[in-house]
Amino acid sequence: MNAQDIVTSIIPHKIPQQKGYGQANINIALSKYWGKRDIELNLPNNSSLSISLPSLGTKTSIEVINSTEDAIYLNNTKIANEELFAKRISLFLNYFRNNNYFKIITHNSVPTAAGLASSASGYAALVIALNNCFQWRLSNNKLSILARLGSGSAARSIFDGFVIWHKGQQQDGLDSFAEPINMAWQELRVGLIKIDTTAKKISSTQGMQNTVNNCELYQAWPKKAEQDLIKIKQAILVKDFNNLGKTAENNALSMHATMIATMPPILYWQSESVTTMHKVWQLREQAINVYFTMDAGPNLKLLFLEQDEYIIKQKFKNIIVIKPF
Ligand code: 2P0
Repeated sequence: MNAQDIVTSIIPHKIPQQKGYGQANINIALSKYWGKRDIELNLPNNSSLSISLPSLGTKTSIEVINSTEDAIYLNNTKIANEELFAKRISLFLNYFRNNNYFKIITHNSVPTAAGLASSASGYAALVIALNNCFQWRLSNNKLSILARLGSGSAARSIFDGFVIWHKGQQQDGLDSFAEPINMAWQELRVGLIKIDTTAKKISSTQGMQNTVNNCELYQAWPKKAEQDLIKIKQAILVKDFNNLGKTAENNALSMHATMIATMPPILYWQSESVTTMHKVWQLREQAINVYFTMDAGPNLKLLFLEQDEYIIKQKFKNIIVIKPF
């Protein structure tokens, strides 16, 4: 089955109402997704576990227009249809249209200063807006599958809080969707540390493909990621912060190790990324419980508890602190 067949099997019809609206938050993986078993369907080689960050995300409205092409606006600016951003959205919308075109107005509340990409919240918000526009009334699991077809990590952004995206076994990917873990952790904090926000040279999509194809260490990754996910889920359920932090940090570094061991190498870090890692480790030596995670870029995301928020803000002046619950 290709992506169009999957979509056709999920959605009840292609008759849109006039308008729809959706919003979704970004998420940070504590146990990461890296590598696909199916590129078109964004089916992962391993399950992943994330935390969604409230108030940071995407709001999207969609409207059916009488035109021969889509009109896509990002943060009040019309994006040329030749640009990759617009092309990718229009290709995704092709799954859902019936000779109609759409006006998409999307706002990202992720501050540029946070150094975070937003394809996860972007495609999740778009799918929620489509569900609203077409009045499909799909379950969140089905929305998660549709969002995954836009961007893998978007499967997780359908939900708030802690979320597991099951890798699934089926070729059609209908068992590869995200689900929330019913657990709130009021004391948990996520700190965003910007190192560099310029666009990366190698996209996540390309980077993970290169790693899968050209890294001998990669074969160890899916098993390690599954084991880390179980440890992190357990740490969440018993609120064992140190086990959560150390497993998440090691998981991120292991993912980056596979990138670095790819030929040619993929190194998303900058020298300031490494300096900041050392700073985190030094703080741990001083009994401050702080850990980091990193995605396909140079920026760090710190994990710590409310009790250390004051000292962390003192040590990292430009940090943006998020309270996930
Ligand atoms: C994650 N990342 O689990 C991992 C960790 C980046 C590093 O998911 O090709 O934008 O659209 O499925 O989801 C970023 O990759 O890639 C990502 P596609 P995506 O958060």
